Amino acid sequence: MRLKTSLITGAGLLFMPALATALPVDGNMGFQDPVTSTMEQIVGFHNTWIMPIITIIVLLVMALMLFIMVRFREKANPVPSKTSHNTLIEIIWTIVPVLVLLALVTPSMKLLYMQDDLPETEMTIKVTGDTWYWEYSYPDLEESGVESIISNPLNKEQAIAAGKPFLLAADAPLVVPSDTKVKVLVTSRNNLHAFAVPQFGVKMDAIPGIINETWFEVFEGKEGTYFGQCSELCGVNHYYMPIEVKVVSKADFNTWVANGGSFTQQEASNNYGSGMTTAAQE
Ligand SMILES: [Cu+2]
Repeated sequence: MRLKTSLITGAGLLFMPALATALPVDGNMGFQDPVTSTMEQIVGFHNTWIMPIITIIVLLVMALMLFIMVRFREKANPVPSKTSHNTLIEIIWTIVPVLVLLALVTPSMKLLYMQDDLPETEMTIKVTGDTWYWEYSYPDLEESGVESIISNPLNKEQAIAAGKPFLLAADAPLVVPSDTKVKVLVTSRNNLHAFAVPQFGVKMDAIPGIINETWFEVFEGKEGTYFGQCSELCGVNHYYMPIEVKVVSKADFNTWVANGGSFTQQEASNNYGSGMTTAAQE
């Protein structure tokens, strides 16, 4: 049993991305660096469980096929076998896949329900998809004068000028505190969209007339800027609906709220600068 476990873990390590990066990078293998425990568990499940299992299956099936091609080739079998069935083999090829599926389904369901079962959250944000931009609002903070954020994509020139990635950067990011359980309400004003931030392990459909909910909690010390994209085909500008999330410390978030949803110019550039550095260095 111990040998088996270490074999599986060993095989899993083979598939760990060698270079974890915070910003999406062309040609990157593996997931982006997780910054929530949800995403950490998704990456762990993939790297130490799914990948080793599917690798073993692929190798086993390839070996069996090669064996059959050689062993039962025409030349070696001038008189073909007339075997039509073998009860033992049939029982094995039914039961083994069932066991493999059970081994995959159990942890997978656990993860799904962990994302679905909201813990006691500390604040709420509402994400509304529109054609073709995002609107972020803070139902808890309306009295503090925090207004909805209309988040439009930056065009190529603007993105380059701001040193941000084109098709991921927005003119106004969603601002959230780290170390805080945030409830996310997701809906749409017109057609289907999906709010997705890979490093948070968040992907939720935005459906008109329905409010979906999910949650995330970014680790303390992982303040920075994170990116996502609309992840449900929503029309001609689907490719141009980036999601930019600026995660700040609780103290900075409180300042932001006290300022009615804005950083002073000085703070804004400082925070952004350090955030990008943190993200780029990971
Ligand atoms: Cu879309």
